[in-house]
Amino acid sequence: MPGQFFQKPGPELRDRVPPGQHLAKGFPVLTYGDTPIISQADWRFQVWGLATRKTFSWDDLMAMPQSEFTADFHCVTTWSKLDVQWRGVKVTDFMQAVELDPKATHVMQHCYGDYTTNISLDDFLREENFFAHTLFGEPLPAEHGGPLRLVVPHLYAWKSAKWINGLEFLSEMQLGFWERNGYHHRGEPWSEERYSSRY
Ligand SMILES: Nc1nc2c(c(=O)[nH]1)N[C@H]1C(S)=C(S)[C@@H](COP(=O)(O)O)O[C@H]1N2
Ligand SMILES: [Mo]
Repeated sequence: MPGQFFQKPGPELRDRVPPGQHLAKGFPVLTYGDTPIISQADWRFQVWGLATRKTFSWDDLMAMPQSEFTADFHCVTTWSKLDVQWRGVKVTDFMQAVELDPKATHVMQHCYGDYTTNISLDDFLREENFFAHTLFGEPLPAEHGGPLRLVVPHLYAWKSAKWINGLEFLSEMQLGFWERNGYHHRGEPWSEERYSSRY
């Protein structure tokens, strides 16, 4: 009974909920495959490609500026969750530690568990994007991507990689897992970029 889990947004929320989306009750989990379990001690994060190769530990991440975020979350399967509260590291703060080759224009997100998703460098470097390790005041649960996930609020949530462990900087667009399987290369919810026009 979908009515138990989704509701239509009232008029006051219509400018918050993109076309074709419904409000989720609770915070659904959407994972393709198994949930990797990674301890903070074992956790490593790498950057490579058109950036100086570098590995980060959990302590390196914790030494970066920490911020609070409230963001809406839109899954392409038509549920949205408003005002999700997170804590973590802004992408722009993280990128202070990365030496980027000026030829880089695109980014592939890599994860524990082998999920990938692509994003343009412009979409990636936006001020409102962040790496999250805390959800509603608690350590980010493994099913929601803990120890660390990316959150890109202005795109559908499949662009927000859970268990993210690497960024590969590229000079051209390459497609990630869902994008190779028919999803849109960008995934902007207000223009309903759900599926690739090539399919
Ligand atoms: N590594 C990984 N990241 C992922 C996914 C996944 O299957 N694996 N699913 C994506 C999709 S389709 C959505 S809607 C969100 C769901 O996040 P949630 O499970 O925390 O709600 O994570 C995204 N990030
Ligand atoms: Mo999704």
